[in-house]
Amino acid sequence: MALTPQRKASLDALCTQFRIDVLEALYGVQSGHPGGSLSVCEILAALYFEETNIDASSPNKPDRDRVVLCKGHAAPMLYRVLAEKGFFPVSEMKTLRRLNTRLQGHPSTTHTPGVDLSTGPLGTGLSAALGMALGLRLSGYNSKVYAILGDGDVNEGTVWEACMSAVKFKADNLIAIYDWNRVQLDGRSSDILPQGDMEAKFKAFGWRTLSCDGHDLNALVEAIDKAKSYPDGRPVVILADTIKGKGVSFMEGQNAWHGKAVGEADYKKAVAELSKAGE
Ligand SMILES: Cc1ncc(C[n+]2csc(CCOP(=O)(O)OP(=O)(O)O)c2C)c(N)n1
Ligand SMILES: [Mg+2]
Repeated sequence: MALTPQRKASLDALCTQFRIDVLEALYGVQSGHPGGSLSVCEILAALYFEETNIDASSPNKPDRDRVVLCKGHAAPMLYRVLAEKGFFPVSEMKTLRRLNTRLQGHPSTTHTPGVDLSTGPLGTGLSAALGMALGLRLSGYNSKVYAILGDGDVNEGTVWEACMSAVKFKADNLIAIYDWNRVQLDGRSSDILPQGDMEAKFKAFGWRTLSCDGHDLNALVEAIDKAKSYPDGRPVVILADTIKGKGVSFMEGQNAWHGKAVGEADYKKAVAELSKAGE
């Protein structure tokens, strides 16, 4: 269902705050991944605040939905969202990537409350998400499993093996969301491994496809609602059009900001920009 204007405004404001807080944590530790974290912000917000039944007070509820951040390097944004959900205090963000922290550089189920799958090696998340989806169905639950893919992830052959298997096993409780910013670690996807017509490729593998603006919460919610409503035994992928580094002008579309430490001047400039845009 479309968000009310008030709800949309409050989630947009939350996303601006998330971006600022993630940059603060990355600046503090002088490492980590700004570009991909800023890119996935609204996708995570739509899932955790609108579309899933994930609740920090009952994390072990067996029939709850699951979220797999296949592009695990965007962990800082996942952590900030999980903190907002109440899995741990927001103040813990300042321990990001520090020695003995619960907030490791990549998501870890054994370290961090709320993380549904340890990820980092690209190409592994979708297969595991499929296994989770099949297991949940076998247990008789109506839960959905959401897998958030990135360009580098989709480069991996294992993703396409999972795509074929998901169709074979009629995994209509598996919903992939492709954070399609078309930029990877050291360049544009069109230079690294040209992707061609991704929608046609997923379709050819037997998936249903939807497309939306991956920074528009209304568009995301509408697409995810639709993906959930399909009853016909096919997995769904939402091709979410995103911008790597979204929200910070000098980071947008720049692979240089994939994993670069945020210096003081850039940090201040970024926060000023985000604060102004959020006014
Ligand atoms: C198997 C594997 N190869 C290489 C890497 C190193 N690596 C980390 S992130 C990344 C690029 C990711 O690009 P993308 O998936 O497009 O992420 P986003 O643009 O959303 O940040 C690479 C190559 C990795 N984590 N795993
Ligand atoms: Mg990318």
